[in-house]
Amino acid sequence: MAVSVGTERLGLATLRRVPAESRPLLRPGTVPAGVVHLGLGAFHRAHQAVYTEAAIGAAGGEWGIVGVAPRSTALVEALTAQDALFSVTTLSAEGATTRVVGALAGVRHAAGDPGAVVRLLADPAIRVVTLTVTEKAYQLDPVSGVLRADPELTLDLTSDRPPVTVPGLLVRGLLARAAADAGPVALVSCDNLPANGHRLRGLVRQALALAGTPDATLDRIAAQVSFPSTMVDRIVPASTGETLATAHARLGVADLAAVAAEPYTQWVVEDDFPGGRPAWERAGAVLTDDAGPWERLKLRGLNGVHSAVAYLGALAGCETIADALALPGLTGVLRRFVAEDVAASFTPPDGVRVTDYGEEVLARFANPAIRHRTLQVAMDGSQKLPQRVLHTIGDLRAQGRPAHWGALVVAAWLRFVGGQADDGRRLPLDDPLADRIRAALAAAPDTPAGTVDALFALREVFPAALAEDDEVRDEVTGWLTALRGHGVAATLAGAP
Ligand code: CS2
Repeated sequence: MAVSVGTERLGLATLRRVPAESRPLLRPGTVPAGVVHLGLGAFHRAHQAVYTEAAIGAAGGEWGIVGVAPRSTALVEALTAQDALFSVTTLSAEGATTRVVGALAGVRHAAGDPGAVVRLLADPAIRVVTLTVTEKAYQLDPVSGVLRADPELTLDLTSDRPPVTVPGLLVRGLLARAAADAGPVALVSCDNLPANGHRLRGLVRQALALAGTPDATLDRIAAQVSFPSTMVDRIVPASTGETLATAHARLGVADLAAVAAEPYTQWVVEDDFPGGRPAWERAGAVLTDDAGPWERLKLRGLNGVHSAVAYLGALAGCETIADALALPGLTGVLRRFVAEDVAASFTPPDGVRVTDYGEEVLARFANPAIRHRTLQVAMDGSQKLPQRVLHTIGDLRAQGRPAHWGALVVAAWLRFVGGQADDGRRLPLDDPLADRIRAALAAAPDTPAGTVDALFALREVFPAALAEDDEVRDEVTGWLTALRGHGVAATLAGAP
């Protein structure tokens, strides 16, 4: 949104003009920082920032968040101009509510001033570091968990230049922290990865080793740093001009860092915080000793279904997830995917029925006020498919069961990456493996079996056990034949 000269911006000075019910729960700028958050995207602002503000409001504590944007200068500028204030608009069919969040104690730009971020990570006042940096920023091979050979990361770890990658920033920060004897800290992954704490620990351990860290320092870091796993959930589409216009209308001042989200929110966190933590349970978070069952439930029962809707919907020409859900036959197929594949693939948390969870998910996806684009959910499929769908298929196959509906989701991704919707329109491929995917497709025969062979050979995505499973190959090839031959609508109509 263009803000014309003279338009009043959200900030400490204009806060009193904001309607009382939309003001922050805290007096902004009064809570000292105790948390650093890496990745200032819309999701963090509508999720951890909201929980943390409510936790401080309920129980106090010096847990203000310093938000670090790895790249986006525009966002840092917007938040800096707004005294780190931003609003969250909660959208449902019944209407909207907007509230300014006062949890941010400051904002930094990692690309612009990496040294400041490293110093912050070494500050004894900081006892929690949370991350929402998306799957690909972990630079881990999703199948093996091995850190990818990446020239930027190697430079970050082996030279003195300012770090530009997330693992590079963390390693420099942890080394500086160990040198300063700054005390214990929890590094908390809030990305949609299975065993995300375990992965982050693996990433940090491998990166410290590549940086040539001496054993004594490694031991010291291992003794001081915890990596609790978490399950995070709230649908928060990328902000649009409409998001900003709604916030402006409801606040009476312009907010260029506004986000909009669904009403539902959930956070399950393993309680392993050696330096203390905000009282997130007072804000509705579940603190547990094992987030694993919750992660599997969410990754398979929500994100896997989301990806299914995104690929099938994008192929059928639907712009949003809610539009796609209206495709005749789709919800029936998704219900069977959840009941027959997802639910049979793992043991859910005590007291949860996976099919009930699936129904709630479908109702959330149908929220007409959330215009979540299919192409946004579709991006980075090579990084998402393993934990969202392939683990479901792998666990079913290990029990000797078929994975009929999971195979349809894989086939939809294989067709999606081909770049053409059912009506012939081009579909963009926004994926870190895009070049490899395109090259593999170009070298393969243009047949369903040729596509399956070419893409199942991507070992970072498809583990050998799955790629060599003839039953899975046949199911996927069958669905892909139907999708290519008749399109999504007819395939759904004819789904057995
Ligand atoms: C979505 C998620 O973009 C995507 O891939 O599946 O961002 C999803 O909206 C969140 O995980 C919901 O908690």
